[in-house]
Amino acid sequence: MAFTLPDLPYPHDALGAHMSKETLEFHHDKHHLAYVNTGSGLIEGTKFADMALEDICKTAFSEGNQALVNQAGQHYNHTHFWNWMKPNGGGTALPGKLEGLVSAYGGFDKMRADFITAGTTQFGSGWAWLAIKDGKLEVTKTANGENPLMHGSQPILGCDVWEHSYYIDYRNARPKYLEAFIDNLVNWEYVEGMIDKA
Ligand code: MN3
Repeated sequence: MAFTLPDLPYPHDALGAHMSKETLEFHHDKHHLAYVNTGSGLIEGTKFADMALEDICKTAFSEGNQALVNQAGQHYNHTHFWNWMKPNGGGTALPGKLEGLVSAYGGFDKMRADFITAGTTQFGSGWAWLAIKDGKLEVTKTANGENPLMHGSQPILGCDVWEHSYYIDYRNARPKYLEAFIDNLVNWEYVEGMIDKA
């Protein structure tokens, strides 16, 4: 089954100044589409064609199939990334299960600071993550198209720190972008919904 580009769950201009229409037009309509098209070409006629996207990510990584790690990883990451944001998102009020995990981790402020540090210190392109491992929240980062599925944990929130995600709106200020993501964009209900996959 070929990859397909999901529609954005909101209009391109819905995230306002925090993530502009121009950024979403390039990032969703062009960058994500390229991962979909290239990834579909890689899996066509192979054992991966009928696999769930999560399994493609894990298997490609364990087999050292770097080309497919890049494309399938980025398709998975971006498909969720659009849903990890919403208009008027962010804030410190968390749904119940997430609130419990964050509390056990050390509280919201620690989680926020560690997430921003993870994204800021990812040298070059990659992602900052909240993930679940052995029932506990962890803050991690990965390079390029990798994600926590490939490293044995369940992603529940990811922020794209490739320059294409923030350079139009924030130029080189990656920390400001990460702050705006947590404070003004995150869809915590969608994050809560991914906890059950762990
Ligand atoms: Mn991206």
